Amino acid sequence: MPWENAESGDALIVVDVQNDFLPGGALAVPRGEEVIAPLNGYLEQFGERHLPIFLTRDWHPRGHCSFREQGGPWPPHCMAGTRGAEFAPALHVPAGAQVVSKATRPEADAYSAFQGTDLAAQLRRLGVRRVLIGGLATDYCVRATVLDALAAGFRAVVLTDAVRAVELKPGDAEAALADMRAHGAQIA
Ligand code: VGL
Ligand code: ZN
Repeated sequence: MPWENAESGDALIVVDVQNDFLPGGALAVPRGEEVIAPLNGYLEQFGERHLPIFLTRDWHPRGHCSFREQGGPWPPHCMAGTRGAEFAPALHVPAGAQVVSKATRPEADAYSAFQGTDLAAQLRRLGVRRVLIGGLATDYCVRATVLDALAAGFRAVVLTDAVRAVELKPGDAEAALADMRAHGAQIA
């Protein structure tokens, strides 16, 4: 694990590790399953140290604007309450982890876990100053969540062993990491 020194003031944010983003899912991220083992390591570490853990989930209504039928870019995915929207069964979700649902309204998409949620307020209430972020996908929801964390005044660390990218265009993953670094994120 490249990051073993989580401390007071840190929180872990696990982004969208849901069946639909894994092999066999409606919007499978290439090699997305590879994030699960490293994330389980971080989940255990944060759990042992009683540090806050947040799991985000893409949680769309039927007919969401991001779906192709509605003119959006994606196949239907992560519809609230479906198996595809459930967290990967192999992910060890500790008791006490907070779940943040995003993009829940039909007319708006939200790649960032801060958009339209109370995540920033929850983090501040807990005294969090730095967030460590892994999950899916590097070039969409991870990127947007990291940039919004920085904009909200948190420091942000990208757990590179625990992220994978969609890469609609080759190079999207590298560009996303460069963008996050340029905005002040630490690429661990
Ligand atoms: C995501 C595409 C559509 C993500 C969510 O979690 O990165 N990507 N919806
Ligand atoms: Zn989505």
